[in-house]
Amino acid sequence: MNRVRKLLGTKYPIVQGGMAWVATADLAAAVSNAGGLGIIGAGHAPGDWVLGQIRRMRELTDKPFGVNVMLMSPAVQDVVAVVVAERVPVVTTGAGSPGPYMEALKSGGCKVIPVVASVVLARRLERMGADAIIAEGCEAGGHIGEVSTLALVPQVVDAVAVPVIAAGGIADGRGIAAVLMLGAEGVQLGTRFICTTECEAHINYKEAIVGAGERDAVVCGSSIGHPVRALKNQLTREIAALERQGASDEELQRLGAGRLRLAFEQGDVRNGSLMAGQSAGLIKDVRPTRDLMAALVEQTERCLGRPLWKD
Ligand code: TUI
Repeated sequence: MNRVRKLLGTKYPIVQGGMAWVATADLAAAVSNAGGLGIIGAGHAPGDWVLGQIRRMRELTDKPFGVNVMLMSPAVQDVVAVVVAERVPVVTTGAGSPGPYMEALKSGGCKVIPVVASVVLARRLERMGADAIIAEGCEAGGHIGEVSTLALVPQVVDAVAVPVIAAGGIADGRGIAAVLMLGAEGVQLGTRFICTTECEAHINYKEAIVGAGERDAVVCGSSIGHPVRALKNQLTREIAALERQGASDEELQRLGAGRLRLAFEQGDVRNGSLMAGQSAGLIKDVRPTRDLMAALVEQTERCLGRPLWKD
């Protein structure tokens, strides 16, 4: 049996990215109910917000789900305490190494699946007890590494014995089939799941993704060591100009603060941070999660020439 389906307890080896603000219980429950693994994105939110989302999740689904712990958040310790106390089945992590929290999460019974952008961190986290690894290429949206999915995934597959889930640049069944060929046993999609009816992001954010082409998801913040991919707009132009002038970390962080919320809640597509991956160019519609999952599975199976859930 496919090790990712077995580990997650899902019908399909398809995971929804735990995107800050965007991945609320409503989206995550829709994904879990459609046979994937829905993930609540904790982002910078406090522990009590995450607790509320976990409770809502349990009202909306009896299927397995996860929480993404964003390791740069000031609330990370509280969030870890909440997911352990609530015995959340799966925890993914992002934007750092979950090493310091590994023991607490494992002893709380959580399956821990870190997102990594390098082989070296994948190896280290496997030694620390990671149950699987999400290898995320730099085509992804949000905070990213430097290596592309096509190159990163097989190198991580060769380096670790635990199952690998591929992420970054995948938005349809062709992409899913392709990364399975690279040795991944599961996939994670983020940007594609923003463009669903259940996602609570502002419609302007969703429509900006639908309208985007292949060169519109650009990287800002590399000069301060925090590269973030988002759709090109007034904000990314201002950040790029400041970076060219050699602005300090504080100046750039001040400019970026609160911008994801502005995009998500107000639909401000000029001044908000429209985090999205390069797969935005592949996304042509906003549709119900159930229909999307059915189309993803159908197209993957057509590419593979076999069912995605019978192995
Ligand atoms: O975490 C992400 N994507 C994110 S987090 C995020 S929250 C945010 N909000 C506002 C501004 C900036 C960020 C938005 N998008 N993806 C998973 C991911 N993790 N990609 C790359 C990494 C990563 C990078 C370095 C993981 C580990 C790492 O390790 C460094 C180390 O300590 O070795």
